[in-house]
Amino acid sequence: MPGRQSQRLWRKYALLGLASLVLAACSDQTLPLNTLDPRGPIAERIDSLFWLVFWIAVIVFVLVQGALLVAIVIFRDRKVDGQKEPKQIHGNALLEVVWTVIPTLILAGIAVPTIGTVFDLAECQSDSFEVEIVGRQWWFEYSYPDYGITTANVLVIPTQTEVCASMTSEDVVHNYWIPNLNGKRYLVPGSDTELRLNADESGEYWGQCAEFCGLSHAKMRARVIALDQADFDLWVEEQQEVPEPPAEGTPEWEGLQVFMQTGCAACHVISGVNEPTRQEVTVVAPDLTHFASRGVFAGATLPSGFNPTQEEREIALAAWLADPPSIKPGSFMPDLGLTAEQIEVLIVYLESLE
Ligand code: HEC
Ligand SMILES: [Cu+2]
Repeated sequence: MPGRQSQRLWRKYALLGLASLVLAACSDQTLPLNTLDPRGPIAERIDSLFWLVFWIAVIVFVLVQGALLVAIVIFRDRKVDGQKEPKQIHGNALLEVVWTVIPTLILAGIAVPTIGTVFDLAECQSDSFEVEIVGRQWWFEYSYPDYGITTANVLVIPTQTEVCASMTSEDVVHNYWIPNLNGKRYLVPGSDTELRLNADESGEYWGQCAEFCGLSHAKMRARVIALDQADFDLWVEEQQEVPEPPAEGTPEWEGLQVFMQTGCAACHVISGVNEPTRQEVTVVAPDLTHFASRGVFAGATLPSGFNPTQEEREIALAAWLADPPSIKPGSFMPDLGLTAEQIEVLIVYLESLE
């Protein structure tokens, strides 16, 4: 039954076509990791190189496939009497030299802009804005050595500024990738790598750890928020503030008591509350001093979805505090057996840390 079979085939193709149409129609927001959407000068250089190579490849493809098709048509067996067999040859020195020299020239030509771009983008410029990124299973820590700020998950940078991220890892190899702003770069334990970031416009740029780094690798994401200079200066001021301790008897204060009594302070720092030394720290965990000022937590995976509401944030936070390893497999934050009341006041306290 060839009819039915070809019908089935057509249905398959129609479905495939529909799927690609849906994919193509996805807005930027539902495809936040898009390499083909450069939003700054560094990403633009990579993008132009990509399209240059792409179009050269398209021309080569069309010429080679065209020549092949022409040969197939002209020399096909016409099934007529007396058709002469085409001349049979073995080897042709001139042709072989030509089809070796032309690709060599094309590759050498492409190598010029490629090597130029790779070397231009490899190292930071001397007058760039400095941040430090440390990769940990499974979140990124950011610090600003010139401002004394340490934060996590969300890297805030000024727009139209060359940012130089000096990166390392404290456990296994990670890879920092913000497709709108630059390519990927490894974070390697015991060594420093540099990554340049530069965003034309204010906005939120999504990223992902791009090297398998253990159980929760897929849940190790990154966000870059670019702010215009004035907003960025405001952000710096806010981050440098040490939060006021909550007044005794308030729910925030009760939350702080739970924080101190249930062992949170052995891993997390809150400025003005506890500053454990390296020896006292059990596990290095995200600095919570301005926890509520970051839109996302737990490796920028929670709350999930776009534009989450405050309610969704609190639901995600409650789930996280109740049992972190059930949300991020292997998480170094253990299930601390908190009661519902403890979680409730902890959320009130943590959400007050603007
Ligand atoms: C043994 C160390 C440890 C203890 C104890 C601990 N945490 Fe954590 N916590 C972590 C680690 C590690 C992470 C990062 C996990 C990840 O994203 O993979 C984390 C993440 C968090 C986050 C998300 C922060 C962010 O910005 O991503 C919050 C909030 C948090 N912990 C609150 C608490 C509270 C409240 C307590 C006490 C009830 C606590 N933690 C106890 C290690 C710890
Ligand atoms: Cu990683």
